[in-house]
Amino acid sequence: MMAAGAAAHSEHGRHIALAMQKIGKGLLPAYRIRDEDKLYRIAELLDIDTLGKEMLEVAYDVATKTLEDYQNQDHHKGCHWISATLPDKRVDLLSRLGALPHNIDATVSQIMARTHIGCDAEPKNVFLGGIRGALADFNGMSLATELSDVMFGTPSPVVTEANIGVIDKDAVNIAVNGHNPLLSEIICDIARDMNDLAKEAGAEKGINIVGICCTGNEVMMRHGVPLATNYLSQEMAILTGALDAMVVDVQCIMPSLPQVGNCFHTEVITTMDENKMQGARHISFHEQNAVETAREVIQCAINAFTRRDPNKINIPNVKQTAVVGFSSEAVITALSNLDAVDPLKPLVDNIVNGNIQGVALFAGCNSTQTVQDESYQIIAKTLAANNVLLLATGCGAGAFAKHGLMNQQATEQYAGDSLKAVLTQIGDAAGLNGPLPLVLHMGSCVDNSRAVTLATALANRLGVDLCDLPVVASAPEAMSEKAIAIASWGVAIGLPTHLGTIPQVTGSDVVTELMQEGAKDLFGGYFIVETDPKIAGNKLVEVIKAKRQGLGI
Ligand code: CUV
Repeated sequence: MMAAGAAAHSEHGRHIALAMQKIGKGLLPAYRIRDEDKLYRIAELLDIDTLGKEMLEVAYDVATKTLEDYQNQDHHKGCHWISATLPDKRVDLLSRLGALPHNIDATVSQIMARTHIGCDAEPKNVFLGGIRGALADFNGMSLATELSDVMFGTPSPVVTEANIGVIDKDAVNIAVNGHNPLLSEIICDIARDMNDLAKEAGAEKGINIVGICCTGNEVMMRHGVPLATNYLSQEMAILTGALDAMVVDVQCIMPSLPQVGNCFHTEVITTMDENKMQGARHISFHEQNAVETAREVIQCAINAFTRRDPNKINIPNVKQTAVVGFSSEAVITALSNLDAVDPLKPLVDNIVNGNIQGVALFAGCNSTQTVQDESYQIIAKTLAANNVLLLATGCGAGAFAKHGLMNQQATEQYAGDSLKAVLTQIGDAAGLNGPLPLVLHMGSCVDNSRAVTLATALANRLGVDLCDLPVVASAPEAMSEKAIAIASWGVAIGLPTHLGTIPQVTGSDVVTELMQEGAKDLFGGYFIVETDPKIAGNKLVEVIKAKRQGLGI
């Protein structure tokens, strides 16, 4: 599962890096470099000489050096991105344990080779091999996140809405579902141009793009596109009878969608040649024909709109305001309103003085083993009441957005007094006329790396390693291989990591022990498996208290 997760995130990353390489060569007119400053920051981070180079040349070099992480054959050289983004102490530890991947593709393939029948059968060795894969996953998602920011813009706070009620009966509704922003970004651009066509077809309000899962998170935080739903209820968007097309790319897409679409007028459109579904319409997407593909998809949706059956329309009127788009840069910008010279200082001071007890990152999926979104809310409310700062990504972020925990009212209602005071101070200084939202939306699954960027900055600032910080992670509804990979690198970088679903390892006492106590000895991080969200919330509060004690704060 760790290898599959790493492969999924890293294929996504490779796709983005290859596209950026082509942009650098001027071969993709539909795309451009939207965050030049970030491009240069990354070039510096990766030790790329930019002197006297054109911006596009720098983009090419950044993409090319990034792609070395898929090609390097020297086992003694760790992947560039991991070395550039984790604290030195952590990189050294991982290197000593032999857990540092040197090449994403090789690491995935080696796991597949060593788990073949009759190979690696020593539990700790298999576990460490898996951890290497999980760290390759981290490497793949870091590069995907950072290069996406360069190409599509670094997110900053934007106000939008979430939940099924964002589907609008008076518009041509197009849901973008999956993970990779390469096509959905262009669909957002082209939809503006084609708005009048939708109106001519009878849709009073033109085109309404809505998001699902992580493609939804990507366009939500960069364009304010409302989020219809997260993983487990993706079919429900079609059941409104008012969704005209669902366009999907990769990962976490239910193969039942075309069948559900057939009960209505909804076009289910696959776009990636390696991810097709029986019964779906396939429109093959390649970056060179991005604009044509986007036009074709939107035209399909407009045509479908004219076939709607008004008797089947039933859109539940549920939606919540969500303030989203807290990239690590956006967090630093917000903090710099309090201290322009040393933006991290207000955060560090408030953690040290206990106004903020710690930080929790919610990541991961929805699972059929749980009541959708419920555990997220219960754990978050427990932590918030105990003055823990909350971050979220992926379908976890979707859960909070849909249920109204990503807005200012939620802070007023659920944050402990000292947390509320800090969030209000930062929010007011940032011109939000009130607090920051209770849960900060950091983006899609690949954007978990943003939380690590922030944690690394904190660790470096305090001169400690990540495992010393009062920082925890929680995946209350972990389901996918990617979630397993994320949780595993969470442990490997030193985070106590909660799983609310039982991983398929409990048949072995040795492995179960290894994931909890064994991992703690190796990495400082470990798995906390707890299916009861109330107990889980309290356990995480206790862990944070213990970490604070360890730091003497
Ligand atoms: Ni992007 S991996 S269900 S949260 S999208 Fe959500 Fe992930 Fe899939 Fe899991």
